[in-house]
Amino acid sequence: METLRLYDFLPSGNGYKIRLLLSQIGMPFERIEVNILKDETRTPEFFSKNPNGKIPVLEIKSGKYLAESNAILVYLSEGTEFLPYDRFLRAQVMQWLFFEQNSHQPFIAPLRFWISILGKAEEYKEAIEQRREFGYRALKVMENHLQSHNFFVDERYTIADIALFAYTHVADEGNFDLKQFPAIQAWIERVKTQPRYISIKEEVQH
Ligand SMILES: N[C@@H](CCC(=O)N[C@@H](CS)C(=O)NCC(=O)O)C(=O)O
Repeated sequence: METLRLYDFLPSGNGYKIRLLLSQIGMPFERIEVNILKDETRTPEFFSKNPNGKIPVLEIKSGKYLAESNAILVYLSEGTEFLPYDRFLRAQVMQWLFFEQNSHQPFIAPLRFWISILGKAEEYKEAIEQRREFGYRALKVMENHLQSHNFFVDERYTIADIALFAYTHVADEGNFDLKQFPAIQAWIERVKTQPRYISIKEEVQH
């Protein structure tokens, strides 16, 4: 079997989703750093891997590529404890994956990027304030769910938790106040105690 190759950018929450799952499944992989700040996702070579020009991209075997972090999570978790087999439970996992991409990530991740990674809070002030309200709405949806559940689906840790954890646990880097959300904070601690957990800053996973 060929080694999985992950095209990634270390600070990326979307890349981290894949690193975390691979670590927890115990699957070896080669990580290729693609510096998005130097437009390395905008080269003809990278576009041939993902026409959308974004990391993460998983190379499954030579020339076979998969993009979109949540699609990669589904692919890798098939047949593992991280993706339920039951049809309805799987659909509930998808529900949270789509929620993350549609209502959560676009309003939380860019603020962290502009404020903490680029250090350009002032330049992006207007865009930041436009998105913040929607980011808080997504956090409230999560808080409401977690007030009566330990995890997002089936009371166990799945890729729904991994997808939502990636940008939620570092939302403070986008100046979101997580102290308002005690159920989210308790869930963050539960995720951190899962076997083979790695932090977003850890490069080596084996
Ligand atoms: N929906 C995509 C979003 C991926 C994404 O936004 N990737 C960013 C880094 S987190 C990127 O590669 N940006 C570089 C660019 O757009 O050139 C996913 O979930 O994988």
